[in-house]
Amino acid sequence: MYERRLWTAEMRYILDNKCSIQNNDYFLQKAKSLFPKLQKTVVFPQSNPQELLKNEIFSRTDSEEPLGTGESLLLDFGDHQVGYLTLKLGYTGSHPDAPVWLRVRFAERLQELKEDVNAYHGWISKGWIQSEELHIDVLPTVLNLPRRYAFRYVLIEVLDISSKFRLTVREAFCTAVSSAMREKLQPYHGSPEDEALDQIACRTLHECMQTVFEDGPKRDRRLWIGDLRLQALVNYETYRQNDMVKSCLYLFAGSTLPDGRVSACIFLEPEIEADDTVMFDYSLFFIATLRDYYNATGDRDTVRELYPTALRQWELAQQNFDDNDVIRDSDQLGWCFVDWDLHLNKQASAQGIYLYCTRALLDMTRMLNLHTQTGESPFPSADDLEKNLQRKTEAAKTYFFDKLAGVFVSGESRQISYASQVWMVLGGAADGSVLDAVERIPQAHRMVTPYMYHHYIEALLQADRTEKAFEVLRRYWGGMAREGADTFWELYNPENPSESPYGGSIVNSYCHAWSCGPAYFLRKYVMGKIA
Ligand code: RAM
Repeated sequence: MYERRLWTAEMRYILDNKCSIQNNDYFLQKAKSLFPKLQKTVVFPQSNPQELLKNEIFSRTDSEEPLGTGESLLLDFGDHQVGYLTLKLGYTGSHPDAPVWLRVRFAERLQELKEDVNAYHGWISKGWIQSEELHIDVLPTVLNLPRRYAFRYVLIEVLDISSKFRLTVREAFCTAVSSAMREKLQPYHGSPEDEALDQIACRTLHECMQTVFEDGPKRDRRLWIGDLRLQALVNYETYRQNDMVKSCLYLFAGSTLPDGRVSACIFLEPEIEADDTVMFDYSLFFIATLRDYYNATGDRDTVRELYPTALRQWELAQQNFDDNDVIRDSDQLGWCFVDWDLHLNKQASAQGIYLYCTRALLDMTRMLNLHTQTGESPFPSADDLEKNLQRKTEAAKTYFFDKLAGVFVSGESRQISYASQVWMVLGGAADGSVLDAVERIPQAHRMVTPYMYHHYIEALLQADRTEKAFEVLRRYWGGMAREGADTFWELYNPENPSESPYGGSIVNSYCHAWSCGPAYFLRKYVMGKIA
């Protein structure tokens, strides 16, 4: 397992060891002016969570019963919530003569509460684990926990209390927050199974829609571009809060690395600032996200303003190619993301992603027609882009395609993976035959995240394998639904339920934006059609 030190050091893009982030105030002001208003809803726990009573490890689910040392109360809020917890606490017995020592744990899935927090020694911070210890000096009291949490379940454990009194939880509620407006959600009709998948997907997106499109409200609680691209696609079919996408695009353009490179993610607090983490594919996805935004809204002015940022990502990507138009491989962890799999070779996928994003740039270049309008333009013409695309497509076929195996291979070890085939199809360098061929290769590297599965479904659809696409979608996302998911997860490997790239599943996120794809695919390709 890779250490934290290694991963972060290698993911960083540091110029001269000091990385000064470049801000464009005009873009940032524009982004802020489009920030959505958070909607607040008060949610109470279920009064009689019968199912939970079967979990004998939790001693109480009925808040009427007073708690002594070593006893705990489990609250079930009925669905995934993002928000703030309030507890109204009281006591029975003598006047409290010592502080109550409490632990409050929050969980998106019940299973998280069965995990031993102290057993986690993974490489991302333990700080993400949603667990607080506190001392209550005065009772009765109203306790407002200051952090925002992502959860369905709350476990209140009494670590110690004086023998002269017992703790009562008189009331508990969550002030849930989201910027998604329920009344805007477009209706969906399908089979009961598809409706269930759509509903879970919409709930996932709903929970991740805060001031920006967050990746996951438990972790990392910020704007990542790979996640944004997929969330935006789902948003166009569901909530249609398109100004939020616009705001996020301006955030990425408004805070970049010194050379104009779009960062992989943005922090909002205490001030807006790009992270110094960059990844080849994530920077390029700025282009595709902008093109998709245009397709959904027809907002030409925004594309005009942000086109130079998009073009810059494409220009910077040229540095990664060798003289034969082949993307250079790298052994730096995280140079290109593709999937949360540290053993996946990313070279072929990166070439495919480049082709995919070049096509998106070409679409916008043609639409804006900047070159011919101004005569002498600093921008490459559509013809220049076409030629570049052709050369790099040819290189993809020449250097990565293994004729004998009938699939694309990646890296020096000629690794065969689903990811490489998917991205070559999406990049236009291959037809669907590689998707069929890879299935017949048992050692082919498989996919671990709904993020990568999303692209697989997209590739199957593009290659006219519609039936297969929806069979995979229903099996994969249906697998999470059958496991009782209220929202879709960051990682799901049916062959390894405890899969985690972080060294422990306690820090996995179980409401993760990049997994909300079913609402996009089912609404766009199935609703009202035969599939
Ligand atoms: C994870 C984040 C996010 C993803 C990045 C690359 O840690 O949660 O979803 O985009 O990695």
